[in-house]
Amino acid sequence: MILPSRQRQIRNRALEEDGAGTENQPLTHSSSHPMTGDDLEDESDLGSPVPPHPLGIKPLGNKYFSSGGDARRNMGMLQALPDEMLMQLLEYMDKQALRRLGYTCKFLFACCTADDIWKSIFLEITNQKRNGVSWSELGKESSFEWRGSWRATVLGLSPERNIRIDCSNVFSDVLHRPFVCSHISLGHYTKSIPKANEIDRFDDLSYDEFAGKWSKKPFVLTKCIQSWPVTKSWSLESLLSQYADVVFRAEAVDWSFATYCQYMRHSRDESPLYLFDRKFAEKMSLKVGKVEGAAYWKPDCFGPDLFELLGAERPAHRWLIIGPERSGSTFHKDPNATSAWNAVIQGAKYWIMFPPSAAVPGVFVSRDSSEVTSPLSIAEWLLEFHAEARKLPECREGICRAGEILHVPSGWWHLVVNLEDGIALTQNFVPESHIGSVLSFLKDKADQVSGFESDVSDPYSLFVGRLREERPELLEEGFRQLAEKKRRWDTVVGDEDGSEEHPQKKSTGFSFGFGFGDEDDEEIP
Ligand SMILES: O=C(O)CCC(=O)C(=O)O
Ligand SMILES: [Fe+2]
Repeated sequence: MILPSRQRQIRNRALEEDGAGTENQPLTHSSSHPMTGDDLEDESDLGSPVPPHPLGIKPLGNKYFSSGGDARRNMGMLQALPDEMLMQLLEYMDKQALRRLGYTCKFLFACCTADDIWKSIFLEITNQKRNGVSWSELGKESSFEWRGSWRATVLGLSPERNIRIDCSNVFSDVLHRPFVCSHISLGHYTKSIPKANEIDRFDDLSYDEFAGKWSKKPFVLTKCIQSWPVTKSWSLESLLSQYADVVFRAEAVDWSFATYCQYMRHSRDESPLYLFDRKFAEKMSLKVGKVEGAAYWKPDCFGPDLFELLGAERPAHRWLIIGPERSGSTFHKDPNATSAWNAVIQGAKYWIMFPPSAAVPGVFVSRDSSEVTSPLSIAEWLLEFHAEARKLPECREGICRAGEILHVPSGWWHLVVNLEDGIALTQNFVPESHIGSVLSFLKDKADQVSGFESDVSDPYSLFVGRLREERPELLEEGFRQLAEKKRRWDTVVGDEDGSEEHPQKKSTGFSFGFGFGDEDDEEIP
């Protein structure tokens, strides 16, 4: 964690203090920035040096060692606002106001060019278009030109018009922190995994092995997806040559693959937009499953997928995932108590996982677990909580590389980060051994059920009905598990005073469970 008090003074000698300019006259380019390797911060927690900020912005702590000026003093009455508040205020401004305000002084230039604000403006414009407001500023939403930053893209600036004013007398953690986060060395967190934490790795498993021993534990299979055609034929280049014009969903935007590739290669967002598309098979005309000409199929070892009984009514369950290094998924559990597999086609992913009832450092869950608050970006979580999390006995970590597939058991917490630009395929499923958890989720957490079309009003009854028709013996087993869970719950509540009922109640690594061992802990119904 970087605290201002721990910052080493950046020995910055008078940069162009009077710099001011227009977008046609770049003043200070990063290439001419006078900082040297000696100017780097104390990076003991980061693993490798973070380069100087391209505008020369420094962490707040450096102000107290600086003999030069303090740009904040030239902000007039706005000085009264703390940086956090100032940045919030700027979020209410439109692009013209933001641009003009940025030219009034260096501190405001640094604030008004912060790319996160411009990302919000971009998304707002995109939304207006979606909502039917005529929008001609960026051209066709899906195939505009990415110009290296959100600000340059919104303003349509070519690289030479993308001004850089020297802001070396701007001291602000709020402005500097995102830059640090987008430059942390991932290797520092993902290497040297303690032996006890390592996720198990096998060549392959049979269904009997999976069902008998592994359906509630994470693992990586290294020789399971080699026969998939996509394992050999897909790379970012090959996809770009074949699907450049196909529009994919990346979080809040729908972009052509060509545009997404430009973004992926030329951006340094702290949390890069992640391509996560559930209609990819239709969009790319792929066949999935063991049929002639299929691109890939589900591995045999996971056995029957009970959500297949839902047919056309099953919720979204497979995704193509593409993202640059540093992109990934913050801590979450997969929807509807489903399990998942995640196959890496190109790149490598670092996984850190915890069993269902673990208290994960830095992740806050509401009492009914309907809301997960993990307000931190992946980088911030790594900086602030990784060391603490790694020490917990329930922590599991591993790297899944190209050609490998990882199993995420139902209910397990996971954070995933791409160590390289990459492609993955993922699918959620319901193995027989998790029938009780899934029935319990659909019944007792109906408000948290997701992914079903709106015309499916009662997913629990739908699933029970299909099981009754096709797998009555399994439905009986599911009901038996539900009854058992309720009995254990009643016993525990009877013994407790009510204040200790939440699985996240303690942050010391204690896990609330029913005494059947960590791996079998289930969420409270
Ligand atoms: O590849 C990733 O980022 C992880 C995806 C994931 O967690 C999921 O599909 O549920
Ligand atoms: Fe997930």
